[in-house]
Amino acid sequence: MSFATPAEHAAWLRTELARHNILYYIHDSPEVSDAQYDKLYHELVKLETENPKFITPDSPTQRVGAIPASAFGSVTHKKPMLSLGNAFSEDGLHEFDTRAKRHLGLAEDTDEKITYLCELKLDGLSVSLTYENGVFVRGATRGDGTTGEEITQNLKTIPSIPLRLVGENLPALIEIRGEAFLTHSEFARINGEREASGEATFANPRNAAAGSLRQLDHRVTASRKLKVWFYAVGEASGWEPESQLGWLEQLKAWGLPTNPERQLCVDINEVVATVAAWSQKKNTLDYDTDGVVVKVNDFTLQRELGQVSRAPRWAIAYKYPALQVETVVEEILVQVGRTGAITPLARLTPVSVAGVIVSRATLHNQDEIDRKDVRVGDTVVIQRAGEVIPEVVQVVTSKRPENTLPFKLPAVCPSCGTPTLRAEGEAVTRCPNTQSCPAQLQTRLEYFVSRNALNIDGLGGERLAQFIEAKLVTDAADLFTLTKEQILPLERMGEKLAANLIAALAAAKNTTLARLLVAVGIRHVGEGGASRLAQGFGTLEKLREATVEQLAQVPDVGLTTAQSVFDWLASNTAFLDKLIAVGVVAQGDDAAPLSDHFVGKSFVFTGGLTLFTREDAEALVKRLGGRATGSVSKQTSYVVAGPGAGSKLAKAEQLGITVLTEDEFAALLPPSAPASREGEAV
Ligand code: 3BA
Repeated sequence: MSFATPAEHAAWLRTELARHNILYYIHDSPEVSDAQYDKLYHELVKLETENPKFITPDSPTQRVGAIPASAFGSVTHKKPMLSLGNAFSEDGLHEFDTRAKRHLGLAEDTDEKITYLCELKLDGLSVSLTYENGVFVRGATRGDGTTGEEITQNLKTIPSIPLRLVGENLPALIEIRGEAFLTHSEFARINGEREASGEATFANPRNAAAGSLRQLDHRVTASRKLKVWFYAVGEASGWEPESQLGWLEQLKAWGLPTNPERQLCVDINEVVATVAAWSQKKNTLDYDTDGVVVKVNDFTLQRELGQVSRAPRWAIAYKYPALQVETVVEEILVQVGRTGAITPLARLTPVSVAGVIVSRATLHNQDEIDRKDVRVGDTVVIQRAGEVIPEVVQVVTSKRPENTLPFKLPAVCPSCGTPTLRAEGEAVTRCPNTQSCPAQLQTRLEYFVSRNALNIDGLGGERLAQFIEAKLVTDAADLFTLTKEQILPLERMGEKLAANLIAALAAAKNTTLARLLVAVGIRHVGEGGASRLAQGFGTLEKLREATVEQLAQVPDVGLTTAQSVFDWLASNTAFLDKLIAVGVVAQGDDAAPLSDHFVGKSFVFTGGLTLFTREDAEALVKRLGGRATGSVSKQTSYVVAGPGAGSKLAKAEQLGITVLTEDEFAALLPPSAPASREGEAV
């Protein structure tokens, strides 16, 4: 493809990218692989960076980054999305039952009972999805219940949301409602990555889910493994289910995921028992719940009950007591992080919050301390939201002892005594002594040896503190020149331990470029970014020679990250040279396995291939857990033979080994595997 002018080139790229987006998200039939899409995208970024006047408001590059809510279109729900009344006790549940009976003209305390369905209440974000003739056409947030934001593209990135419903009874138009949420494990993964790349972490899974759904760059949404479970119907043309339970089963039959935690109860007493039983169970699940939604099961009764203002009379949310308790701030500690960030931490009189003993809570930064006015000696309300570090919600000022003082972060670093700095407009106070602050060195080293970085066995915080204390190390490179003789005199050390440590350090010198890039701790570079950079450049030498523009060419590496990597490499040349001098070797990465699809299978490729290059085909097999070898033996599972295949094909036939054409091989691949020559890295 050649163009008369760069402007024409940019215009062509914009149109192409828009077309591919529509093919991908709307028609679900992409013509190009993600890698090819990214390549086009980065071509456009490059042109626009060189000629900012080429940027048009509708350029796909203008999507990137979090954007204000107003950037989404709004959707008016055909039927309002109601809200739920709350019950906070057993009494509250009985009162709800009594009100419903009265409204239905049933006598209280008679044999007449209402059957309820209990659903464990997910703590996420309500969403609405519209399917026309079975096809997903529109998605929206609940918003204020009347109007929400249009988030169709983002919802389309959630793998468990079917783009087409299957099965019987499908209405021509149906609007379905459910909750989008993140599991604890995925929440931890996202925050881990954000922490590694110096970004602010999400306070709880709910916020993270909301932040992920309201991204204008839906590729970000796609990278967060959101889930949606469905529970309600909005509009459904010409078809009404008979009961809530029947409805949930119908949803499931159409391929829509529902919450498995549900219980049909013959009366309110069974509801009370269910709520009690689930109070234990909910702590064992991998997602946040904040109660139980109790619904009249029969849809005829539901219709009869109707609604008051915005809440149905036929449903109520029972809320478990919040995980908040009071305790006393005994001390405010100050931690110095890897990048010098100074974080205040409250040491608390230990208390049990929902079965977990809590003795520390984060106070975030000076602004947060000022806002809540937390002082040493204060009685505070703390809460554990989800599985995150507990935080101080508020001070119980009525219980404040006399003579307390507002808390101020120290003016000098508690570790090295250097005056601290706070950049204008930033919440974080820092110790600027990146070169020789022992606390920074300690956290940097802990990070350097951690599991996702160099993964050095047997080297924990205490050992590293010993090394620093004994002045054996001044940076991470010094770890590799430690000798047994140097570390033997340290406390709690012995011959065997010392030998093991030195051996582990020696082994860790051979690492991958991606691990090394994680280990050195570059702002904005998490595990994902590190592995993409490693794939893009292959070696540390090439990476060090790259310009910001070249760094930004790597798929999914933005300009901010590129600049940050460039700056880091430029200001750490001595450290990098030292790492190399002590023998650290960062290999270009073999891409990590995609899956175990081909485990136990071995392939031989012979003859001409057209869909793949031989290298790509072999790499793909390996990434899918299989083996690719050069010669045919009894152990070979398949021989893939193209035109011109000779002796290997003959050998295969002789040994009775399955021979495949290239197309047949392609058909064996899992649906998600990149399946063509152009798909760059597999
Ligand atoms: N069921 C939340 N509302 C729910 C349909 C009604 C309802 C919920 C529910 C109103 C959950 C209020 C916002 C809303 C869709 C309105 C659930 C859950 N049922 N299982 C009775 O698990 N969080 N939330 N969402 N319509």
